[in-house]
Amino acid sequence: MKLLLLIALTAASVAHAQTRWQLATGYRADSFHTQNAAQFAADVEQATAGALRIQLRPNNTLFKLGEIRQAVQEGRAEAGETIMSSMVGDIPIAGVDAIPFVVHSYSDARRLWHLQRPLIEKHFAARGLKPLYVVPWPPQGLFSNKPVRSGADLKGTRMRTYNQSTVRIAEMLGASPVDVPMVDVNRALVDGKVDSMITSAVTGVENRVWGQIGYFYGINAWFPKNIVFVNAKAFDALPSTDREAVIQAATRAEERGWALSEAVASESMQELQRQGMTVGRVPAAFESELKRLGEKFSREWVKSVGTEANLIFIPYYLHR
Ligand code: PCA
Repeated sequence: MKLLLLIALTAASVAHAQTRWQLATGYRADSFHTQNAAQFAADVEQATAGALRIQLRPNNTLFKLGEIRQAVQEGRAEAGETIMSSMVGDIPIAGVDAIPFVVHSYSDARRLWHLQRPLIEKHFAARGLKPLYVVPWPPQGLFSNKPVRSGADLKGTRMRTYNQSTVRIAEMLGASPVDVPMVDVNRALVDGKVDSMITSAVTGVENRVWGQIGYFYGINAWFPKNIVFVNAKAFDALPSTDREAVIQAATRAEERGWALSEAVASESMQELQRQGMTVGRVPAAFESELKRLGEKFSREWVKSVGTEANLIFIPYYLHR
């Protein structure tokens, strides 16, 4: 009798076996990427009837943004989110979405992602990682605490950077790069450590930059993407129905995230304006200057990446 009871109890606990994943991100809980990830987690929990719970750890609380990929690779967190171009040092092709003036719209960004995706999957698989979904930031614009008429106006300014690409661009402009994590931008401005930066309007809104920064130029320089991924062993350990549920929720998260990004792009430009900032375009001569800088950046990038760059650029430009 006792034995039967024991068997029954064991069976019940197996039926309710629950897997928990932690998903680390360096962005705030209320940022649109994290809200999208929260919806992804809720969808997974629902589709697996609670068998897989994904707990979000936003705001660099579990690991700092720059450490997340390594931590997930080593199984110290099951899942994570990072900005793809931050991985260029290890996976050069990951930086293709941070080359200035290659992508001009969300539909270009989509096309670029379809070409980049198989390569990212291959490089992730080689590291024991599985990409789940990718969502772009709104286009990158130029913020400055004084009007900018030409590159000369940025010379000598302290320019906030968030990855190797932005550091190189600051150097090309003759500005001094200052590395500031996204969640610390407001503090850096208030402390007077930064004069200019290239990032999205929504990042400006989240950091309430209008106290210190008066100008935003919509130069649409590039559309960087965040990638959400999981440790492949953790993923493979799931029953196949749960794996399928994760993939389906990820597909929905990618679609929802792209739409959200596009909506947030225009809302945040309006918000910058409502807060009294001057929002506009740069003069045509400066635009040409920036384009040349973009071309130089592309050449350097192609040289550093080698043949893999062709797998993206040739079809990208051929089917324009
Ligand atoms: N915001 C992030 C990355 C790109 C963006 O638009 C940041 O500024 O760090």
